[in-house]
Amino acid sequence: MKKCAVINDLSGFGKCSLTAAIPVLSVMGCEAHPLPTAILSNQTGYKSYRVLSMTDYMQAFMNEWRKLGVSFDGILTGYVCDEKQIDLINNFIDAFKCENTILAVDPVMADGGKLYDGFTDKMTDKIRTLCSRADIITPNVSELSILADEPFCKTINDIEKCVEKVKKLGIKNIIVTGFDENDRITNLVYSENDFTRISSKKYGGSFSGTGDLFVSIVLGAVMNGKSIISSVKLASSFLEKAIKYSDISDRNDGIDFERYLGDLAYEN
Ligand code: PXL
Repeated sequence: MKKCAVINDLSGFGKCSLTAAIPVLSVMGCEAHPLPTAILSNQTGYKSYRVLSMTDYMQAFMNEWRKLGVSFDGILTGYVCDEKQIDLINNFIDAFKCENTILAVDPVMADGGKLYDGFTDKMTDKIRTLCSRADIITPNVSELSILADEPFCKTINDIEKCVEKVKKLGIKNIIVTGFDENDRITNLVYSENDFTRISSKKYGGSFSGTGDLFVSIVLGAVMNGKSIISSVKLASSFLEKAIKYSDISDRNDGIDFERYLGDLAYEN
């Protein structure tokens, strides 16, 4: 079976990060191996939360994995709590990324034009450097603007300009998620030196965990041999359907994706 390391947090509520990535990768026929960056009572968008950071354990976990002699077809990285964790992720990539390993970096740091609680400028600089090692990155519009060191992108033209800047880091596949325009959500894909827009109908606003579901579906599909474009189409249509039929009273709770996971089983 394909093996994917998932470096992300475990949040008790919010249906994001590991609680989104593990079921998606599993149903797509890939083993998900979590290296937790933190354990949270709930994700940080809620008014209150408690965090147990795993910074002091991550290197020891990696050392044990080295002893097991494991290797990975995919590495997926997401939420980090501090600068040191980004250094540790770089160590992980040095130790475990082989020639055929697909590295997907989701530069989780902001949404709605605002950095998430606890993120510093130094962390955003390090996340930019981490992105330069990736095969695929999946910033949302806020994260792309930060990576490009530009004001918040307001138009698809602004986004294309920022992608032109960010691609100079040497990244082959840049998928900008969730550009919100009237009644549609557009994902702008830069791949094989070309831009493609993949859009879906918009239902409601932005919800916790959708970025984590998106990157997990894309990486699962790419590991299963699909092209970047068809992987993004799959992720986009899955999210459109799951959001459409979700019953959401608080955006922080995430979406009812569990009901539709079965659809992804046919995409192995
Ligand atoms: O889905 C992004 C994310 C992941 N992990 C934690 C978060 C957030 C966004 O707020 O707080 C802990």
